[in-house]
Amino acid sequence: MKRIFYFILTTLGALVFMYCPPPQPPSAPDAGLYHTYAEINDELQQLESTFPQLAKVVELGKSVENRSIRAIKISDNVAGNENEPQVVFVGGHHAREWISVDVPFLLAKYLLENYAGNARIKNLVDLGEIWILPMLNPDGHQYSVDKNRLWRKNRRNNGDGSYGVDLNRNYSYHWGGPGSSGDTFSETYRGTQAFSEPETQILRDFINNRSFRDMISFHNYSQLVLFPWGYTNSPAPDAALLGQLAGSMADSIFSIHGKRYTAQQSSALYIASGDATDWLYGTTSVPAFTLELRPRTSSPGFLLPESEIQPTFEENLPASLYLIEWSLAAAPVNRHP
Ligand code: 0X9
Ligand code: CA
Ligand code: ZN
Repeated sequence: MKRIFYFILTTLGALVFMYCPPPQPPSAPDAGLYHTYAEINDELQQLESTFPQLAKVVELGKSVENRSIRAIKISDNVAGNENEPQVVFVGGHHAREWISVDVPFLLAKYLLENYAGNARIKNLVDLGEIWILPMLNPDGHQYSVDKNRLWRKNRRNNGDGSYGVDLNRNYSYHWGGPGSSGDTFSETYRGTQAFSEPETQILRDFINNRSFRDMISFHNYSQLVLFPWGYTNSPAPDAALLGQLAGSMADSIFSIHGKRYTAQQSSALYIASGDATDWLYGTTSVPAFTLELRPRTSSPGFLLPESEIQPTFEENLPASLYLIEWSLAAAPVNRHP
């Protein structure tokens, strides 16, 4: 009797010991359900291994602090160059705008996971080449995770005690104009010259080496679909087309969860010079949009709750598909880079 009792006791003890988790080191700061730089890299890699015919991760270059900036190409026969219409979605220009990274990442995942079962997705992946670059500013993003949640710029050491260039003021088209700052400490510091930063050089070279038919550059917040120009209130030569595309995207966003995004010229938000979309449109006439995601107002502002990641993705999915399908049908613009 006694022996059985001891047997039960020691077995129980062993079980309790086995199920006691080993002590964990204090966990590194992370971004909760938002993706960090390391998590985005892992997930892109996983998508490539799960869908080797459809997805290819390409390393485009290194940030100021030597992090890799990567894009994922999504197409049938992804290894080859099929000379199909190309579209690009860019996220993470601004460090604190975490949702601007997760939305294009979730778009990549959705396209790959739904290719086999959804004829509409299969069609646009078959006929086009979709490029997604979810995190252009990995140094800033990591700094926002580790040190200062509201960091905006990259992590350039300006040499005077200040850090960071506003990547969305560093492009060459009307670089240095109104709505950008020459003060190194400013949140909108434009850099020492156009394309002074490796991150903007990487996007420039990536785009100039291909032939994109349109681009969405994701940001937040304000719920806006912005089209060039941003450096002036004058209308762009293609204002009618740009306004129509932006309006259709805003309508399809509204149709999903009833969130109103306003389609307008960028300058109506405020004039700012040297942004990515003015550069692409201004140098090539390729339609380019700044999509300011949720929320609408400064509360919660950049601190969009993680419960809104999925619905923000869901409402931007049809807008993104709409623009991809437009580019498949549209004649390529006569590029003059
Ligand atoms: O200021 C920016 O770069 C963008 N807004 S954000 O709050 N995400 O920083 C807006 C860029 C739109 N372009 C212009 N107004 N020129
Ligand atoms: Ca293809
Ligand atoms: Zn932004």
